[in-house]
Amino acid sequence: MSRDLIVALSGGIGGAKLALGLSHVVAPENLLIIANTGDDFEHLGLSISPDIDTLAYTLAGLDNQVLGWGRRDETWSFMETLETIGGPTWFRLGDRDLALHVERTRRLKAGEALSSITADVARRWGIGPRIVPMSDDPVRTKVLAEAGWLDFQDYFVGQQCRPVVRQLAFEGAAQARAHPDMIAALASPRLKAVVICPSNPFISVEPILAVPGVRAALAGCGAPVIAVSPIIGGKAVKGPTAKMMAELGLEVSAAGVAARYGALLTHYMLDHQDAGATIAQTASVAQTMMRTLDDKIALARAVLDAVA
Ligand code: FO1
Repeated sequence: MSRDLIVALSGGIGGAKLALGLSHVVAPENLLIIANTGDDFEHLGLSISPDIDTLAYTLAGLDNQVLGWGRRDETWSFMETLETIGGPTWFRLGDRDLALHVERTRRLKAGEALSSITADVARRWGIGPRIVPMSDDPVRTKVLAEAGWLDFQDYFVGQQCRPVVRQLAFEGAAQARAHPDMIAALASPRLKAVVICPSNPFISVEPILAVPGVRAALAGCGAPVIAVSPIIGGKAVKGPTAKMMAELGLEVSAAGVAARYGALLTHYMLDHQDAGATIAQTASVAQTMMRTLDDKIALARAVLDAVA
């Protein structure tokens, strides 16, 4: 049996960029993308799954490249109208994006699993690779700040990541069942490599790792496990990764992320800027900044070459 299956663990923006690159170099049936659902929450009565949606919009070519989240060609009539009647506007739902949340909520309430809804939407949008939530059970990331525990989106969007993070927790993770397709893929003799996308380790990847059985499945998968550094030259490409690392008392560097993942990884991909970093895993170097589609494809190729 040939080893041709790639499993990618991903959060939102940075992860989706590499997932898009991988989708250009790996056949659709050989790429399984596992999405973080720790950012999911209920808002205005709707079930929102930001990382699944960022992945789906990106792979369907529908992503909003200006905002980095939400849909391309978005309009905001719903939010504008909501504001006139005093509704909450801190978390912005565009008109087109809204359709996805309304329909997902309807189907979840009717008893359908998140993974089934995600697979159906992806198929309708012509997305080749499979996007699978880490679990169909709810997991909610919580942030411990000075003022106490915050819901993730309150911290991230509501307070723009300003509070100092002391600790993170993944509510529901201990009871959540890892999606069986993820566990089956990690145990498959077809598994060629696991790619941890350049997502925030604390809020995008560790929620996936917190689901029982995932760490053990990775440790026992028998294939290379490579992470791409989300830190370049001591700075996060986007988002609060560097700020969080400093607040959690970790070294803010590509090497600091590699140390955080530790023995979970066999390989690590650094940017050219960090080529001299000392890390425990087998290191490779590439351009990890992904501005264009060509950058994303080139990084995907470099990652696969590194573990070949
Ligand atoms: N991020 C923001 O910074 N502001 C928003 O108003 C916002 C709305 C939003 C709506 C739907 C969605 O799927 C994502 C949205 N995001 C927004 C992004 C998202 O909350 C975060 O980027 C992720 O959770 C972090 O990965």
